[in-house]
Amino acid sequence: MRTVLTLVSTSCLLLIGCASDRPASGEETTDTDAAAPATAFSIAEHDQFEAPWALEFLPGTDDLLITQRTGGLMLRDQASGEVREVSGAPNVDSAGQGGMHDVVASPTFEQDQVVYLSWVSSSDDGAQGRVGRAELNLDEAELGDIEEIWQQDPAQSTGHFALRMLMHEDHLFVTSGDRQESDLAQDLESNLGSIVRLTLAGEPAPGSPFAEDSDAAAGLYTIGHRNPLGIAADSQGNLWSSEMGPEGGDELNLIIEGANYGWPEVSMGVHYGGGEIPDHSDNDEFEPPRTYWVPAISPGNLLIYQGDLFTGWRDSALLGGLSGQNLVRVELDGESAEQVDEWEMGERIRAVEEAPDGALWIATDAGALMELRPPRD
Ligand SMILES: [Ca+2]
Repeated sequence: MRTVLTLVSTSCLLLIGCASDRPASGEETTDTDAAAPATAFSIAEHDQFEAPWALEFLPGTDDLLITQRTGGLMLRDQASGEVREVSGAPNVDSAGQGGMHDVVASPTFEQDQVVYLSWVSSSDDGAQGRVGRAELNLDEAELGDIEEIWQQDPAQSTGHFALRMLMHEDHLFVTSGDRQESDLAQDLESNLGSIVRLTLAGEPAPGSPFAEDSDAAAGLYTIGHRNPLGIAADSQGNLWSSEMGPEGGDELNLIIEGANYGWPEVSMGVHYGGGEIPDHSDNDEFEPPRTYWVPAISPGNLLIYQGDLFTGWRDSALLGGLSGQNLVRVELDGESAEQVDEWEMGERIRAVEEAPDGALWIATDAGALMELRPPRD
């Protein structure tokens, strides 16, 4: 793969092609390979945050919300660049993989300023992922009283929370990791290792496909997930979720109501430290991934692009890799998925979000907030 990375200025503007070696800050390279720029970005680095985890552009405003895993909820005025910390955010336990996780705006945000947050807090029983809703006062950068509406159950140690959220068809979908207790992903009495569907008021949505089992956890929509750190919908209304597999076997799944995605019975990966797992196959009852990654890229987030700024990308899935330190583009065609692009970014990519103007905004584990645009936009 060609290495093309030109640092235009030492302050912030980068051009990245299919880069595999990022020069040290200030180092300039020149490369005239004519093939590379077609897939390049121009990148503006805006601010540094502490352990940024999720990005949400607030509808009808100039504001971007940023969660910090270590606990802060930050509000960035995209017009002025001013960053304020939002007061009233819940206290979190950020041990292990815990902390403040996702934030999404209500579909009625422009009328009621309601946002939904996910976070981790602990008791003597262990750590639990939680979801709550609250009104956000933008003028004061202040959250009103948080109504907690959902919890992972049972409490566990501090890994595999997932806790990504999506507003879709007037419901709130929440991904729930297996909390490193993989057998619970197949246990209907637990909501771990699942995707749940809630009403906007925070009740389990009526009509769970698992409700005929009277012991089933409330709101279950799909089961058999490991650590699903991304969820998004395409323009046809299909739901997709990215999932970190074991060693190898990261998945992009088409989410079908009532389906079982197989963890830990089947996977395209193997257990860390050794131990085979049967592959997904046509001969089992589990829903196979539409595409998967061996070796792993560790997708930390999933965006399905709907803009026009990047021509031809509408309904492409964009996933940021943590261990992969990359950004990949997957074309979705109804019910199939195929990776078509990969850019090495030289950073662990935690969050990928689409701005109202179609630019891509990403946050890295090192704390950078970056804006990606077409190279000559
Ligand atoms: Ca699976």
